Amino acid sequence: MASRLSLSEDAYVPSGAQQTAVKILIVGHFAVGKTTLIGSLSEITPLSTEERMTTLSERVDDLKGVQGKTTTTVALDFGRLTLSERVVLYLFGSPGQQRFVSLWDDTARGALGALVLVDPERLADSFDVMDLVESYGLDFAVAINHFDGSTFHTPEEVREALDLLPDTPVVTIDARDEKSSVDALITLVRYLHERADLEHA
Ligand SMILES: Nc1nc2c(ncn2[C@@H]2O[C@H](COP(=O)(O)OP(=O)(O)OP(=O)(O)O)[C@@H](O)[C@H]2O)c(=O)[nH]1
Ligand SMILES: [Mg+2]
Repeated sequence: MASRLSLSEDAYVPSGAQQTAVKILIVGHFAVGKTTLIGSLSEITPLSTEERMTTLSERVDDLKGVQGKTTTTVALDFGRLTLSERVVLYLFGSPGQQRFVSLWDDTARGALGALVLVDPERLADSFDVMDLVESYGLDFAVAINHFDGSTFHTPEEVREALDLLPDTPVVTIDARDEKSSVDALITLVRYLHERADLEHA
């Protein structure tokens, strides 16, 4: 398979490494675009566990601002992305809704890090997810998924609003666009590599 690399792999692959399979979580609150992102970049047909939402779930699922949404992920999304001959990412998307949080124990096991998707119009909804990611000790990068018609917020505004650490990467993406989604994952993997280097220094 042709390399999709748009940054030098030396920036994040240890020299001499053989092919490395890396488990990455794609997380974020309800309806932020997790299934869309995995679908836009996976080189295998993504496994998706979408179910129709019924009127019964109206009381538990906050549909504010996402009225057009008719399905939701009930177990996980799964996809694969070969970044280079040496790095293959296995992507696990976790359901965004609180009632599925119990699945995280299984999904998070063995993960190297997480890409946290945030909707700039619903920033407050991201705190629970970031708390969860941190409680599993996972390093993460933040991807701002801009929806059509939403107010543009710069990465610095989002960093401040979410009270992120200065070195946490923040990128802007369109989850429907393969290139921007791949770039976000490269940013995350490079960050995880830098963190691992620091730990072993
Ligand atoms: N305009 C626009 N729509 C998007 C974008 N990303 C996702 N969508 C739409 O937003 C809706 C929700 O996206 P999903 O990918 O299902 O969100 P999710 O985070 O997987 O949702 P849950 O699994 O239910 O938590 C879908 O209708 C997408 O087509 C985007 O960047 N721009
Ligand atoms: Mg989903």
